[in-house]
Amino acid sequence: MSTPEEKEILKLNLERSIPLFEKESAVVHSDFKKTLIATDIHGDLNALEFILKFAEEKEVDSYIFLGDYIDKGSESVAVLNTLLELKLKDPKKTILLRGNHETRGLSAWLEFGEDLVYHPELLDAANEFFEKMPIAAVLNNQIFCIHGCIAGSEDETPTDISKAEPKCYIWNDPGAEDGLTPSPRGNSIHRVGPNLISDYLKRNDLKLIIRGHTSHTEGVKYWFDGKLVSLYSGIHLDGLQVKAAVAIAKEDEIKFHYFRKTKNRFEWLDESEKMKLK
Ligand SMILES: [Mn+2]
Repeated sequence: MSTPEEKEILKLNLERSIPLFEKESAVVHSDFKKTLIATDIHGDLNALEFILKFAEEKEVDSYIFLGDYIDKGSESVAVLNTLLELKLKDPKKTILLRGNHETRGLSAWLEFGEDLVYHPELLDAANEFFEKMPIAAVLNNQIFCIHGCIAGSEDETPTDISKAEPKCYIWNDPGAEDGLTPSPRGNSIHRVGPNLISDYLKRNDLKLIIRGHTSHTEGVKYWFDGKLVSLYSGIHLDGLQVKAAVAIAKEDEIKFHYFRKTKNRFEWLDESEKMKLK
């Protein structure tokens, strides 16, 4: 649960940052030299601080977060404050994409909504902010970053994405079968198959899709011969052996770094993996 001070700070941070997000388009195109990519922090301030310290040590010049900042953990307000302050410090260097938890539907009745139950005006300001957030980012003309997945529609391009209708992009998942298959997550949500991912990348001259959204215990899951990566940086699944991961993208290469939490202490694992963009 957040303190009264944290809530007050969130109010000010939202007031200051909403105009910045209003100016950003639904798909942000950026060229960076060394970018940290992380996702699904879900109210875990300690995890976020652990990741940001690592990013600083690695001297990244930019950050892309793939959404789902709130709920599950108890410190959603503090997580939003930390990320908004990072954004306000240098707006061009920090991209905060929208996740499916950053929606009126979910934010009202999970942990974040519960925390703000006696502060409806602050919850409303947060929801106004969520609606201004960008949905996707194209990094160095090669890597397509999104919370859920592409829509999987015919002749789809990144310019089809609008802030007004984000549902499929923040909810979809990849799926093993070609074409679109129904998702247990709900109506008008789909699993997007390998043929659609492959066509989308080719049509739009992109090399990789990196997305979050699906919790799993490996940190990184490779799909479709490395055309799509499902990243998970949340460590709230508990259990000693649960691994989470972040990515550092640098020119034609992405390096995945793994960490875990043991007895409330975070630690980086020795293992890391490099992936060359083809
Ligand atoms: Mn999600």
